Amino acid sequence: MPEYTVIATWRFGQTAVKAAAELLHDGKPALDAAIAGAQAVEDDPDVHTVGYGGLPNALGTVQLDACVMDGHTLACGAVAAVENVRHPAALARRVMEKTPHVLLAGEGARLFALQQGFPLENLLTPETLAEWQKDRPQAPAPRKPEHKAQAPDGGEPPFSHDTVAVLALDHNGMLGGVCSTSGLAYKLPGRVGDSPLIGHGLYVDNTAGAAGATGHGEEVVRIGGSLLVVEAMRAGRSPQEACESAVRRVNAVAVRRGVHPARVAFLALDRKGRFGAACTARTGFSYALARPGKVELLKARELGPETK
Ligand code: SD4
Repeated sequence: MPEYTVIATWRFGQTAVKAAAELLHDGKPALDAAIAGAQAVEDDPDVHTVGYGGLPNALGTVQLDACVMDGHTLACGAVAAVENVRHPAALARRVMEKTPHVLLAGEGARLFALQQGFPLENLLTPETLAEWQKDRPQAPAPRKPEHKAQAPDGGEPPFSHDTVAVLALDHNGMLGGVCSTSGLAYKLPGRVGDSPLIGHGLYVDNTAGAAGATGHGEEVVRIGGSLLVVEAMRAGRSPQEACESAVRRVNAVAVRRGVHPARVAFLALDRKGRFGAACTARTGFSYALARPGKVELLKARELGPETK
C-alpha cells in the first residue's frame, strides 16, 4: 500500500492533519479523512476564522463557507454564507451526495441542514461576540482586510482571516480535499469568498493533483486559483512549482490593478505524495504535514512581485 499523506493550511492545520491521519492510518478514504480534519478545526472555539468561534460579519452574524471534492469522481459539493451550522464541510458533503447540485447558499443551505438533521446553533462564542462589539463597524461596510487580530503563527502581518484547506492522499492512491472558513471578519453580509467555490478555494482531480487556497478570496477568485495550480501540475509542474506559478499570477494581477500587496497562499499535493506551498510576500504562511509516524509544521516559500 502507498503511504498516506495529508497537508493542511496554517498552524491550526496540525489539528486537521492529526485528525485526518488517524483515519488514513485505518485505511479510510481521503475525502473522509479530509472532512474529519477540517471538522476538528471547525469545532475549535479558539480558531476565530473557521466554524464555531469564527468571527462574524458586519451585522454580528457568523456566515460560513465550505466545499469538498473527491479526486476520483470529481464529485463536489459546497455551502456558502450558511448560518448556524457548525460543520459546513460535512454539510457540503451532503450537498454533493444528496442533491443534484453543487452549491447551496444562505437560507437554502440552512434549511437543507435542518432537513438533513444538522443541529442549528449559535456559532458566536463570548470571545467573538466581545471582539465584534469592540470593533463593531458603524455601518455595514467591509473592513480593510488587515485587522488587528494576530496571525495564527503569532507573526507579522496581522490576519483576520484564515481558512482551513485539507488535502489528503489515501492508501489507495485517491485524493480528496476540503476547504472551510468563516471568511473575512466583518465582511458584508452575504459576501462569499473563494473557499466554497470549486476551482478557486479548492480543486481535486486524481489525474492531475489537488490544490487549496487561503488568503484574500477576491484575489484567488480573480485568477481561478486552485484550478490553475492543478492544471499546472497536469502540465507537468511539481506541486511546489505549480503553487509558485499561481502566486506569481496573483502578484502580477495585483500589481497590474494597483492593489499590491495581495495576501494569498496555495498548497498542493499529487498522487505520488509530493506536496508544495507558496504565498505572496509577508503572508507568513505555514502549513502542516502528516505522514505515517510524523507531523510537521512547514513554512511556505514567499514570493514578492520582484521574485523570479
Ligand atoms: C476568504 N479565503 O473568505 C478566505 C479567507 C482566508 O486566509 O482564507 N483567509 O476570502
